[in-house]
Amino acid sequence: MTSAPVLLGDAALAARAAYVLRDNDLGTMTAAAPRLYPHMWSWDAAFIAIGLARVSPQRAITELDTILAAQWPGGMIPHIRYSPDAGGYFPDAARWGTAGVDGRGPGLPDTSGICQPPVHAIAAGRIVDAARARGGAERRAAEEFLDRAWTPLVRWHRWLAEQRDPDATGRVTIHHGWESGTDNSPRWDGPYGRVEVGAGLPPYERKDTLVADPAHRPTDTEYDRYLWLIEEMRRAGYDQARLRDTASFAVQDVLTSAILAVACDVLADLGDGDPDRAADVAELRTWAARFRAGVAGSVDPGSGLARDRDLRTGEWLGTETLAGFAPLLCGGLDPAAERAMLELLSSPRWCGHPALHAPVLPSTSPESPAFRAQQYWRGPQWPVMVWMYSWALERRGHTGQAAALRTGGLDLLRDGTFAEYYDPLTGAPLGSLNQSWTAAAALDWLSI
Ligand code: 2M8
Repeated sequence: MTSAPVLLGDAALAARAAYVLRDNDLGTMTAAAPRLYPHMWSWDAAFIAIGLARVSPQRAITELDTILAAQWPGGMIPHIRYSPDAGGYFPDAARWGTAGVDGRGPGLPDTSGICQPPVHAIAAGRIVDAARARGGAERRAAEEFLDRAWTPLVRWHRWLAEQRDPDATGRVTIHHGWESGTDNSPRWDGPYGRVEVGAGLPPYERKDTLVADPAHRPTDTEYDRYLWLIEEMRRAGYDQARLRDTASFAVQDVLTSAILAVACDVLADLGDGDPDRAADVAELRTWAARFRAGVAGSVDPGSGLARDRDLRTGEWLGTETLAGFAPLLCGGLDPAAERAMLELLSSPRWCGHPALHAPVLPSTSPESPAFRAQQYWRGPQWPVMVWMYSWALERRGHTGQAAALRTGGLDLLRDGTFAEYYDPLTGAPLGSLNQSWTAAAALDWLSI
């Protein structure tokens, strides 16, 4: 018989979260997780910095400096910055073949060739806020950081706006499910189903299934497609214009678009009042408005949820996943529509589902035929995603709903495992334990 876990109170939980981040600290970067993800992931780094800002703004700054230093000359922030000291993850740097592409000269860090959602400016804002509240040397360090991070962050947002939305639709196109961060969410089942693995896919051996339960991870068929998409991009030299025409996977991602909109808002707010930044601020406000409108314009009046769009077929993708609530991150709905979306969020289809262990957003609605309680991005609850929605709701004045997500999210974490994701029906920890961004979410929640 297994005994029930001891549930931690706030102080013990915060202390343990800080230990997790310290244990995963590789010096100037934090491994996303100790075994499964031994390198730096782009949006993980931003969430980790948000947690670190609560214990050490200086260390949080270092985290963002490290990921920004991996920025490509064209402006993209790659989704993985490889640690030279860690192995054990596939695909490794060599598989991407990114040396020399996009004008990357010698001496640059090893990276992947795709991107992830742009949470970085949000992290910069949290660091500056935390450091200003502390004052003194920390405040000065944060202001200096903002000075040096300003242009890289604006260039990153510009790259997304220009390279991934050249027709100004207000929605960012992605060329790999990994770019969404919600890797094998059922959002992508249609587009992935149309990806045909072509000739000459170099052989490979998965490593993720050696350290995580293979039954929960993506299938081999899914992995073949992931690797084929990398191969396509590598053969195209990561030329964005070519990918727009030829990539097998080209989907407008509503969640990434919403994150970009709110990240532009945050960055513009940080730059406001500085005459040297006025032109950038104006551009950021334009992008924020454009992506906000694109996200709001994707809402399906039937389901009440925002949708992705497959550019290869023109089809809207309406699977009920957490991405459907993207307008709550960035705004853009009229007040009645926003109220309706908030009601849907707490309804029995979502957070109010009677079978949920903790009343927080699952990655897929338990009412959806696509729901799988334990499978990667197909049903489990991701505390870091719950954090993102709670942060955005608080920021946008929906304090009651934000507090409910925070309380429910913390309840999920009180077993102290800091799992990557949780079974929404039982609360069982799944995937990697001691996942950095889970610990970071706890630290931020507990520092209120
Ligand atoms: C997961 O993604 C990686 C590929 O990038 C993987 O499955 O190997 C996703 O959850 C992603 O959002 C996350 O950034 C990464 C590291 O935590 O793991």
